[in-house]
Amino acid sequence: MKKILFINPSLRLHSETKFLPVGIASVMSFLDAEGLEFDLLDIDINDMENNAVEDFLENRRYDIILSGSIVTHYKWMKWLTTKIRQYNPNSIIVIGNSVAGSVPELFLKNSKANIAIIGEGELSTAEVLKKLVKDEDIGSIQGIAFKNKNGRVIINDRRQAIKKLDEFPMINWNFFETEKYFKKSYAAAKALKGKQVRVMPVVTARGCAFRCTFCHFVFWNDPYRYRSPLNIVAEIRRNIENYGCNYISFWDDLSFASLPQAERFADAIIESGLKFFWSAAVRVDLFGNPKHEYSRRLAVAQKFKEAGCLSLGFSLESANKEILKLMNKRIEAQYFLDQVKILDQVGITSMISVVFGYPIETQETIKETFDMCLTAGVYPSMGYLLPLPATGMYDYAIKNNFITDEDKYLDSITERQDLCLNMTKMPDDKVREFIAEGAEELNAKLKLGLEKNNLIKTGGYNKHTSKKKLSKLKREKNSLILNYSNAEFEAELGSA
Ligand code: B12
Ligand code: SF4
Repeated sequence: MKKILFINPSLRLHSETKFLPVGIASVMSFLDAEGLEFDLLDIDINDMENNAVEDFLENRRYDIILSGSIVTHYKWMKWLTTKIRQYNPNSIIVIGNSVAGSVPELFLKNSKANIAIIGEGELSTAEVLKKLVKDEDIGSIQGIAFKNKNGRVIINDRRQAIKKLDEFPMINWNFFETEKYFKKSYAAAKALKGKQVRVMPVVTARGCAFRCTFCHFVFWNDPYRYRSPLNIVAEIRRNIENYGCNYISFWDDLSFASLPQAERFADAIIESGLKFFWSAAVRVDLFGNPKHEYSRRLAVAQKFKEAGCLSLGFSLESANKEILKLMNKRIEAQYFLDQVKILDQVGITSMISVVFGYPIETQETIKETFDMCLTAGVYPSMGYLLPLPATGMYDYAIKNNFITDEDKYLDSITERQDLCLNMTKMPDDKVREFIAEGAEELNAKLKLGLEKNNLIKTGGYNKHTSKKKLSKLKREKNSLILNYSNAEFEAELGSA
């Protein structure tokens, strides 16, 4: 029998917080339901350093090894495949998620992986494994790329995404050490009145109905799909009953695309009688778009609160109209102000994010964005534009020679809290300076008391703000955003 291993990589967050990983867990649950057996090496929850991973690989033998991560972990994933190949020379290496799927040819050429899973992972991975365990040819499987015997990369046709998400099996978290994850669950402690926070992620939707030019996710080529409220409620009930979960992070790109969808969801939770807190990802047009009467939007927001919603994450991105147009964001800045107002009225925290660094960004446009945050009374999570493969801005960066060597560029990127590539007309130090000035002013005017050198590391305030000042922070209560800015991506690369 072939031995199969899944590797859950570390997110390498600066913060101590850990998140149960939905993507890999969803694939594993699907394979389990299909009768396949496998082991799991969970690097993340066990805080394994690279040498511990190497020790593990040196001392075990597997025929098929699978892993996956987002594309910002490109360099580390290349390291992993090199080490797997070194210690398990005959194993077949299968890599999923955007690190492989958004750059299949580049990744397969520059790593030791054999197969890349492109897009939605469950069905393609199951088909691949069913063939591999019988030593059969994988050549005709949709949704994958692979190196053939001559080392040439073959990219197969895309696979149509599953139409009804309700048809996927419920995620089986028993493969993971959930108690260890709960011990490192984050934030919202006050809101939970001193009880241990036991956070679990639930996916309600896949993809997004929009196409912003800085964004890419694995469901990019698939339609926006969402689960039925009853199907979601059943998973939450199971999480509460089996795992004592009391907080749900709805880990979606876009949890609700319309007010009626959002209302049906809140109604279902209220009717279920389940008691838990939650947060989700929305756009500013959910409660901010005047196509529905203000009173109706407020009423749905009230239902959210009643259903346990503590915070909603959404983006202003920029207050500048021209930049919003370049982003293809399709929002009005006024929507943002209205949404924050409505959420404030019902007592839901607005978790805002902005992105600086579009090519036409200037000192004035940076100020415009900070001014709007001040008008709304929010302190945002700030990030720099980080062009990622398969986005409009990545194409722009290539066309304009900001990226000349994709492999080298992807090795160098970290996260959007670091200025990895400056495409504005301002020098790097000026971009940083103008943002720092804006952040400092906002901090002072909102009387947040954030320490000067931590202004851009939003959220996780308790991580980088002295205890004394913590009590003064406006958003500390429900703050769920992390400090990722110091994530490390050091990896020794073998020859690829
Ligand atoms: C939850 C989340 C986080 C959590 C991570 C929690 C966790 N344990 O994974 C936190 C808050 C830490 C986070 C941080 C960041 N995130 Co994030 N995050 C998400 C979010 C909202 C949900 C991820 C998820 O669970 N999706 C649901 C599952 C079902 O989808 P999936 O993970 O893609 O998995 C499918 C396939 O990829 C594949 N697959 C996945 N894993 C595997 C493994 C194997 C072996 C196989 C075969 C297949 C496979 O099959 C799965 C099922 O179909 C996504 C948006 C989204 N909807 O994906 C953004 C997203 C993944 N994040 C993104 C980014 C950019 C970041 C940051 C870099 C932001 C920053 N600060 O700069 C950081 C990186 C942090 C780090 N060091 O890794 C981008 C990635 C862009 C890209 N092109 O890769 C996304 C897509 C958001 C976006 N639209 O821009 N994130
Ligand atoms: S940034 Fe948000 S709204 Fe835009 S495409 Fe990505 S998920 Fe959708």
